[in-house]
Amino acid sequence: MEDKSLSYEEAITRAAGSIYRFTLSEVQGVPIMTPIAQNWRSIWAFCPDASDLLIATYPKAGTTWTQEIVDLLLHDGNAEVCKRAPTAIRIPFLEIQSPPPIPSGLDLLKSMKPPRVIKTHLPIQLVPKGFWEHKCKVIYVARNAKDNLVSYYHFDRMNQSQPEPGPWEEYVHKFIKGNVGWGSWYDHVKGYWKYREERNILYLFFEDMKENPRREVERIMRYLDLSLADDVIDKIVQLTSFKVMKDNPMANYTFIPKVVFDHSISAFMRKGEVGDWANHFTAAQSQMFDEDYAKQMADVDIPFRTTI
Ligand code: PPS
Repeated sequence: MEDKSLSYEEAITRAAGSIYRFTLSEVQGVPIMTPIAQNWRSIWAFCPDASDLLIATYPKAGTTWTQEIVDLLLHDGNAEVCKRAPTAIRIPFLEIQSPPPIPSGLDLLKSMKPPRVIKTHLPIQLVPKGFWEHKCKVIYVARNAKDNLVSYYHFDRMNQSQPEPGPWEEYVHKFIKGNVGWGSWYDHVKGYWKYREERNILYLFFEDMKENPRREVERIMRYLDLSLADDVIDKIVQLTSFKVMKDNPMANYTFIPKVVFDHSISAFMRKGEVGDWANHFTAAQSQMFDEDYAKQMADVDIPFRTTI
C-alpha cells in the first residue's frame, strides 16, 4: 500500500529494495528500461498543455544543466525558489517509471498545473504527438558522441537501476550499436536535427554551453520570450556553473539514496568537461569509433565538436 505521508526521499529509500538493474525492452525498435516499455501506452497517451516546455536529450548530454538554467530563467534568477525541490521533482521526467511508491513522471505531472517544464530522453519519433500538435516549445541539447559515451558509461556504473555497463571496451561497441537505454545516439541526434526548423526546436550543443555559457543562457532566454536584466543573467550563469551545481543538493542528484545512485562509484556531477573522452579511448578505439561515426553520420552535417 502506498504511504502518502512519506517524503520523496523516504519513499525512494523504502522502495530501494525493489530497485535493481532493469533490463531493456524495445519500444518500436528502441531499447528502453523495461518498466518504461511496460507502461508505454500511458506514456504515449500523455497530452501536454500548449504552455508546457519540453527539454529533450540523449542521456548524459547536459539535461540537468539545461533544466537548472531554464528553472532559473523562469524564476528571474531566484536561487532560493530553484532550491524548492530536487531537479527531478521540479521538472518531471516524462517516461520514468519507478517502483511504487515513488511517483512516476506521469504521476508527478498529474499533480502539477501547466505551464510545466518536462524532461525526456525519448527519441523524437517516440515523443507523444500532443507536443507537436500543441506546438510546445522544445529545447534539445546534444553532446559530442565520445564525451556522451564516456559520461553514460560512468553513469551506468553508478546508477544501480541501469543495466550493467560491463567492461569499457565492450561498452564502446554497445554504444556504437545503440544497445543502451534510449537506443542509438546517432539516430537520436539526427532525429531532432531533422525536425528542428519545422517544429521550432531550439537545438543546443553542450560544447557551446561550455565555451560560452552566457551566450547560450541568453539564447535559451530569447527562445522562452524572456528578457532578464544583465546582472540576473550573470547570476544565472554563475549558479549553473559546474562547480556551483556540484555543491547544490537540489541539482546534484545526491538526494537519491546510495542504493540507487552510488556517487562513491562515480559522481553524477562527474567532470562536466569537453574532451574527457581522450582520457578513456585508446588510439585504436578512437580510430575505430571515428571510422564508424563517419559512416553512421554520413547523411547529415551536424556541427559536433570533440574539443573546444
Ligand atoms: S541525465 O542523467 O541524462 O539527466 O544526465 P545529464 O544531466 O544529461 O548529463 C550529466 C552530465 O552533464 C554534466 N553536467 C555539467 N557539465 C557542465 N556544467 C554543468 N553545470 C553541468 N551539470 C551537469 C555532468 O557532470 C555529466 O557529465 P560528465 O561528463 O559525466 O561529468
